[in-house]
Amino acid sequence: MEKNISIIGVPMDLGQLRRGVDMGPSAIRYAGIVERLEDLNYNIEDLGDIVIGRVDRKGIQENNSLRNLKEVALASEKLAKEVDNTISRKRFPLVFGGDHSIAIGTLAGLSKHYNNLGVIWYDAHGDLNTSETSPSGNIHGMPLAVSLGIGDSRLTELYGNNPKIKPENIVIIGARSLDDGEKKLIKELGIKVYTMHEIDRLGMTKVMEESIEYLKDRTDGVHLSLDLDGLDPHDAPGVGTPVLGGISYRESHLAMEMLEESKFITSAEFVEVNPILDDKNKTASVAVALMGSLFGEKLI
Ligand code: B3U
Ligand code: MN
Ligand code: MN
Repeated sequence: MEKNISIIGVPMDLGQLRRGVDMGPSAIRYAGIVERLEDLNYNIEDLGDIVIGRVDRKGIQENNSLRNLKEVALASEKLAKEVDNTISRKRFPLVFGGDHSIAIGTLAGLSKHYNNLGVIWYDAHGDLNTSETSPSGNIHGMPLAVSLGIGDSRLTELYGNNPKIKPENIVIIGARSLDDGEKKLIKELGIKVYTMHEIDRLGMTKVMEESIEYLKDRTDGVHLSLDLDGLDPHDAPGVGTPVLGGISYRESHLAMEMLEESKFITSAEFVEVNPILDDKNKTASVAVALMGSLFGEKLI
């Protein structure tokens, strides 16, 4: 793993309706991420937070098929630039959300540097909706589709290259809440998905072995996009759309440890931490603990 890490905070809450997820980056810092990574001998640079536009309450509540599109697109451009610069400076971008719409910007920035970027999408959801298939109009349910070039052109064409990633370079892990349009897209594009069924059936060891084997030779970098709602709500209660029956804290540590051993992760983001919905910053602490494993912390 690259020894120089740049932290980028994205206090974005406009990709969905629950307020409070904009405080995610603060909560993760408060839970001690910088000290944790410095103890592992990383050089940490905290670039602070991207400035997110504000919309008035009426704007947020408005029933819209692409809620807060303008502000989300603007923030995505800013984040893309920051991620792009970070890689150009040979540093590992570690992005803290914010809701998952921020992945649009992260992947846009990364796409300038990789021809075959692998993506591990650790999530209860597919985030493969478009304004036509979305049941909510929330852009945090759309970033994977947008990055594949599917959706509104104001999002798909942002920051150059369209598409940013290829369907065969994606692995979704932890899915258990997929909308009809998302299921259709998964089948059409042949996206590799490990739902909770496969995780239960095969065990996390096999799921990660297969995922790593699958991505290893076809990619020139691998991004981990970890939505805390991929975990079970008992372990990560501070998320906007919890779904029962998720990945355990222990399985998640194992997954992070196996990714660390694979040595192929080149960027990461941890999203959807909402301290207002949380139990004494538990979810941010879980995120920090998982980053510990991802970056090489050992028990002995
Ligand atoms: N698939 C639903 C729900 C959802 C997606 N992502 C989250 N929730 N976190 C939607 O609104 O697109
Ligand atoms: Mn998500
Ligand atoms: Mn999710």
